[in-house]
Amino acid sequence: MERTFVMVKPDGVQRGLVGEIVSRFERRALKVTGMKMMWIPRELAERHYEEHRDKPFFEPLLSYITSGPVVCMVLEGENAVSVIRTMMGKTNPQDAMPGTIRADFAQATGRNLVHGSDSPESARREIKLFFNDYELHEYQKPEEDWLFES
Ligand code: IDP
Ligand code: MG
Repeated sequence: MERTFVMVKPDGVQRGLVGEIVSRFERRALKVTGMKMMWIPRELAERHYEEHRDKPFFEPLLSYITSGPVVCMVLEGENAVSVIRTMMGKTNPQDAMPGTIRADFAQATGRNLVHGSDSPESARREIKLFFNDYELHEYQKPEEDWLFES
């Protein structure tokens, strides 16, 4: 099983889409192993997005992501990183496939509702940035026996 870091960004919270977005992951039987609301301090936002430090959109990105509370999650499932990236859709919602979160609810790259780690290495780094060990939980769900061929 793989874990990934997912965030409903401030626009998702303000637009009342937390339930809709989380529900899509739950329906897909991805397991929520951690979840919390937070208002990201600028310093943490800078570390989270450090790969984009030299991009022209870095400052607008920081002010977007710190503009209101977000909902952070750790989700677990087979190939969770790529499964969730597919469910999110392309960075620019206008290029995203219908049926993806970004295509179904967003219109602009700078207001694209969700973040999901882009590789297992990024996932490990981001989970550590946002969660303490005691905020992550291992548990069994009865439906698990029905998710995969044994
Ligand atoms: P991702 O979120 O699909 O992984 P990244 O390229 O890692 O996309 O960019 C991180 C975030 O930065 C995007 O989700 C989006 O919010 C923002 N962003 C990326 N490119 C642009 C841009 O050209 N203009 C404005 N914001 C951007
Ligand atoms: Mg990214």
